[in-house]
Amino acid sequence: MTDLSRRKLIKTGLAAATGIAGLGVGASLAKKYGLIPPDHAGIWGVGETLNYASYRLLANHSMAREFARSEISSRPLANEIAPPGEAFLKLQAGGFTDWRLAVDGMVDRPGAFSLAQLKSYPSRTQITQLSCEEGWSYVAEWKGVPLSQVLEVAGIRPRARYVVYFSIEPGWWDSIDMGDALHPQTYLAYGMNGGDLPVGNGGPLRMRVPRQLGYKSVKFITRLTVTDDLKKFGKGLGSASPESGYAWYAGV
Ligand SMILES: Nc1nc2c(c(=O)[nH]1)N[C@H]1C(S)=C(S)[C@@H](COP(=O)(O)O)O[C@H]1N2
Ligand SMILES: [Mo]
Repeated sequence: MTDLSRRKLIKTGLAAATGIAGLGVGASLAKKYGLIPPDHAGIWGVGETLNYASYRLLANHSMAREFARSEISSRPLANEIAPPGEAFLKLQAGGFTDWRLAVDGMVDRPGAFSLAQLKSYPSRTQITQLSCEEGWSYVAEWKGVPLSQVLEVAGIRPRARYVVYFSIEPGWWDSIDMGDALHPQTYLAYGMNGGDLPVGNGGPLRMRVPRQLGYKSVKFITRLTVTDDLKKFGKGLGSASPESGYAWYAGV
């Protein structure tokens, strides 16, 4: 099934599920269930809101497609990155032993995790596709710790709704809702195709969100914060992406 027909089906499915043809009721359902994306400025009924809400209502527990080992791309594309800054180069020179993932916000036990600590939790692997909004993609085997594991260790508070994550690379930060944060395929990834995660692909640590476009998989993660309110971050749109015209919710 093509992407387009799948999207159509999901939208039709939402309309059918709500028993109406108009978009207005879908939008009010979205409002009722807290499914208005943060980059939507309160205008409901079309576009992003319906897309986000319909995915969340109908596909909340779906899994990103997993591939066979034979389908791993022979040359995983490393998207162009800005030259690493001084802070990164210093950490790299030390073999990333001083790399830390700070975890704070609405958690009972804020703290900072070293890579060794992250690797001490049971690791998982997935062979999934990373799709860039520009049209290219690759399949790789990702290794890491499910984000849910780290959130469990930190103890998320009941009212938490989003996880915001920050790169050491200036300007790169994003967020996901708890549905994606606790999803079994959402990883803090430190390995790729059997080795360490290459710096070009976001090593030593990146977010991996296979159910959304590549830009949600932010590289060089050094901090995550749990929150109930995305308005406090940046321009209040949930991530840096909508500030330059890309949707906060980027389901694939
Ligand atoms: N810190 C940081 N994270 C980033 C980017 C970036 O430039 N810097 N590019 C994003 C985009 S647009 C894509 S498509 C993917 C590319 O991942 P890849 O380099 O493994 O191909 O990383 C995402 N994460
Ligand atoms: Mo991208």
